[in-house]
Amino acid sequence: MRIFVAVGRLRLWLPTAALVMSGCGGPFPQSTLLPRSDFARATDVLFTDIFWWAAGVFLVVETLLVVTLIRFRHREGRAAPKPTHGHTLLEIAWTLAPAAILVFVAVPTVRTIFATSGEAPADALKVDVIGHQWWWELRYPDLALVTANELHVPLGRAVQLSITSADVIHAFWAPPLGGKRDAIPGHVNQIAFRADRVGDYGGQCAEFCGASHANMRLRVVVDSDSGFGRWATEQLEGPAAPAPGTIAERGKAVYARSACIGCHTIQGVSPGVIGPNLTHVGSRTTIASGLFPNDSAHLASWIADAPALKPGALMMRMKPPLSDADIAAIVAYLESLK
Ligand code: HEC
Ligand SMILES: [Cu+2]
Repeated sequence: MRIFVAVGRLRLWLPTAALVMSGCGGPFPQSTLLPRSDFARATDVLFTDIFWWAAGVFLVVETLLVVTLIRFRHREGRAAPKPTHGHTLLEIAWTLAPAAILVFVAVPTVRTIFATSGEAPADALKVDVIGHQWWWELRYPDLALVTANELHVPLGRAVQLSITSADVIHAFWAPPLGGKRDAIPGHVNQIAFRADRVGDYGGQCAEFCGASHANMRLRVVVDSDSGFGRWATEQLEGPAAPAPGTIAERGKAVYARSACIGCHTIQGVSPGVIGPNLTHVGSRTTIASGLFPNDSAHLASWIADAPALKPGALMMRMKPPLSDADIAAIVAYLESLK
């Protein structure tokens, strides 16, 4: 009878276990366990350290528990075991041992807190990160460069992020590069890190901020030193002027007479500051804070009806709606803005 119950339970547990384990398959675009900067490595080392202390404590406690359960279990006709009271040596030992373990946990923890407090050397690359519902404005004050949603940083150089918000509280979190920091209106929090591997990393707003909080992603691109220089130089150039007679040129004209100009900056074309700077939007790989690939199809549906793609998006549907031909022209124009 028992064996049937056991088999019945297994039938339930096996698929559950399989489902849970499928989470271990990767890839892990936002894992804190794949550190790619000094900051992330420091917290990873601390985590591993504390994990092994905890594992040791677990092993000792569980072993004692299981041994006790077996040795002193009730048996017919056997007297109850004799309890121990006032064993000075035992009591000193089980007070000192945990205290010592806590010291071994506390000292590296405090050291890591200070090491990751956000202080960067004076020559660090400074970036102001400003959270908006539901996208990230990125300003490089020393380069006079403004972009959005895709943070480019050079490999191996100290980077100082100064994080704040234009509306509600958000939190900047790019797990492979370092810890979370709240983005609070009227207050600046800092993160400093030095990326140690070229790559393209995911991030996410980590503080509930409204309808599209879950869609408020970001990307961090760690470039080689020369790659970063090239990127910055291109970003600092004025927007590409579409060739006469092209559809992109018509798109520029449609853009310039649409509501877009009230919300978006394109250097020399429009001064809006509600939405992301579009001067080099064509050079980004994603749109809408890392949510969609930056391709013609997504750009077109975004311009036609942004809130349909991203609930609550503060870029409302255009009224009156733009014709398909006008949208296609704007898309061609935006794509030319490399
Ligand atoms: C009311 C202000 C407003 C108007 C008008 C507006 N936008 Fe936007 N736009 C935004 C906001 C806000 C975002 C960011 C939305 C988000 O990601 O949550 C945005 C995002 C975008 C993006 C994605 C940029 C990126 O880097 O992710 C593009 C492209 C864009 N708008 C193009 C346009 C075009 C073209 C028009 C005119 C047809 C237009 N917008 C009109 C506010 C506006
Ligand atoms: Cu959020």
